[in-house]
Amino acid sequence: LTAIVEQILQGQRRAIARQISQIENNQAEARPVLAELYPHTGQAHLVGITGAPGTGKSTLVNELAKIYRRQSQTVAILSIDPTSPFSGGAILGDRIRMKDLAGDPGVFVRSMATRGSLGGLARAAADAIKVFDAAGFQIILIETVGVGQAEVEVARLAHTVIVVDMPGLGDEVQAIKAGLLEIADIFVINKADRQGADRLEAALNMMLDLGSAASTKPILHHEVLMEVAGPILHGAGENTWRPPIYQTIATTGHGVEAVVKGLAEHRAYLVQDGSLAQRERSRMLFELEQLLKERLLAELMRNLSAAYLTQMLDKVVTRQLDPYTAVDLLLASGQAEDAPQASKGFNNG
Ligand SMILES: Nc1nc2c(ncn2[C@@H]2O[C@H](COP(=O)(O)OP(=O)(O)OP(=O)(O)O)[C@@H](O)[C@H]2O)c(=O)[nH]1
Ligand SMILES: [Mg+2]
Repeated sequence: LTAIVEQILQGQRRAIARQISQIENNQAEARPVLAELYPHTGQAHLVGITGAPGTGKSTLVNELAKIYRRQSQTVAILSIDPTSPFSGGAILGDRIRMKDLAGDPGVFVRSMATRGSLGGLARAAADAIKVFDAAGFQIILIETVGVGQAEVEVARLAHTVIVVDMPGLGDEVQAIKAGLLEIADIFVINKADRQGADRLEAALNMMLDLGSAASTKPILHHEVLMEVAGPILHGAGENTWRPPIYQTIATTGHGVEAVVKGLAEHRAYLVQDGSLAQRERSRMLFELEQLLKERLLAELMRNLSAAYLTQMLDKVVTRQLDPYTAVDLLLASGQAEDAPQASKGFNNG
């Protein structure tokens, strides 16, 4: 084993931090290390926490971690912020809140922000999770703000998804976006010290009753490989889980013990029902698909001349060529050894 792999498997914090920085910077050295770590992953409970900005996700994560530590479970916390360009270590506010946990070797806190595409962030997060998992952290809490596509990405990374809502976001039925309703395994109504928590709970219950007939988590199965492998993925599980709703006051820790119990119950349900294995297959299939896409595109680009690509783009823009035909031509040009371009390849063109 490589020295750094050994250090990570022993849970050495500096090695973990260095590996995650390499992943973030998309450095080539990260890959062989990840390959050696991979057989040691698959033990942790991966918990996604999402919801609208300011609902109290970070405060809740902090309280969850404190309870797990009291139960002697080790916890890694990954905050993913798709709206912020800042990265590398914790965002200041989170750092202050997490100070209760500072100095505890059983806790590791890390933030990641967008540096490029959301897809790139999701892949970096998936790889960081593998590092924590291999390092032996038993619970991995992944916080992301529920904006746009980000909550779907976190649902793909996690075994259990907590959606955090709060009273006072306006009309109850509007307060929760449809996308968040579909990915929730557990609902938390935080800021229950405010007016309207019971009304929000009633509205959520009503929406769950309406939606229960079609609770197949369709968003997780949209990709191309998913279609091919669909029958395998849908084999197990009747999906009889009804997301429980908990009210919490994260600032005092009130109600958070119940959420920890709910998380253990969901994990047990997934194991006994066979859906944990199903989710693992689904997660890995998605990851394979993302890597295939990246690799195929990179290989194509290596064989394609920049001049030819520009020429095709110009023709599409001026309506001389439709995008489908342009892609046919680009693919043919990228694959054929004797393609009509004089100088090939972005690197030497
Ligand atoms: N009254 C009340 N305030 C709370 C509660 N939980 C969190 N807050 C406050 O709400 C604010 C936002 O909390 P955060 O934990 O940062 O929320 P967040 O969802 O992580 O926010 P983003 O990551 O920015 O989306 C902070 O000022 C918290 O102190 C609660 O249960 N009751
Ligand atoms: Mg937060």
